[in-house]
Amino acid sequence: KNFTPAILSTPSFSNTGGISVKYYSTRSTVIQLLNNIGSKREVEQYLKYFTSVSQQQFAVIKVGGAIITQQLPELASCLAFLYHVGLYPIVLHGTGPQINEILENEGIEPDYIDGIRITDGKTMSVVRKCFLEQNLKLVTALEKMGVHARPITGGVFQANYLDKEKYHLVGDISGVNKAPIEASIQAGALPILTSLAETPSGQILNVNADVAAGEIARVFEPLKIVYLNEKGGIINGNTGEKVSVINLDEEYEDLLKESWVKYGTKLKIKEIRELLMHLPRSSSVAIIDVDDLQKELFTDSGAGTLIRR
Ligand code: X2W
Repeated sequence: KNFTPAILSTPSFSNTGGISVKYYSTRSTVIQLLNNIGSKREVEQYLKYFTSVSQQQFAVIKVGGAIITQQLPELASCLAFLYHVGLYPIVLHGTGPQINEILENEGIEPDYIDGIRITDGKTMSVVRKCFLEQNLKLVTALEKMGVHARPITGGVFQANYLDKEKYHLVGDISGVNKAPIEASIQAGALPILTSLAETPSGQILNVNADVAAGEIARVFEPLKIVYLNEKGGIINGNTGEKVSVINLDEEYEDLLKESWVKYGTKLKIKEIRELLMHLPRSSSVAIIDVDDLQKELFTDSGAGTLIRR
């Protein structure tokens, strides 16, 4: 499939009169992008680079559940921009905060071991409901911006029980079925994934969304791997400051000894390390805020936390 990014074929961004809402939103996001991050030439260079590979290899974007609640319009407009210029990221989202809110309203204390939710039968029904609801919310917001988005809420991750005694209905991913994702991109639709998995006998299991996004990145080997979180990176819990770079080869062992590296943060760093060990040395993972997504993708200057080997 040949892609002609709209930005390359659009001679002028100033005349927005008389064009459809879809194109208006494209043009306005292009203008916004150029205002935000600099020169058209820089953006064009990155667009050429991103369109030089098959679109399933452009990017994997993990969206933390909190972003769907707090920054849905910003997220949808960033993804709409990518779509309208002909780029098809694979999007995988979580739903951690929404699950916790429902559990807490029902008087159930959310329970984790090392950042992984202990998921009994009752919790699992909340997990499934939240994943479906948040997936629909994201897909609907995208459709409103003229984006063809495809909900993929199952059929991708095969898993076995991680540790049935300890975590109950939690999966350890054993395989990734690329077909639904490839078919979506082939059909010109952004694939929007949850991290729900299935055992060979059909039991649905809960999987941490950071972990599942890592598995997607491992099998697709994209040019860009981006984790969006509401904190805009990894925060050093002792100083309250954002960590700008983690060089795993030098820092990993010491980092794990830090008292603030625990729970979900520890799991995230471990998982990203595991992923980068399996990818070419030049690969890296950026953990950023939604507002920095375009800057991260289209300029040399990074934002948030960069993790590399
Ligand atoms: C996660 C899945 C959702 C998730 C959970 O139940 O919270 C496990 O921990 P965020 O918003 O990306 O944190 N599953 C097994 O990871 O969502």
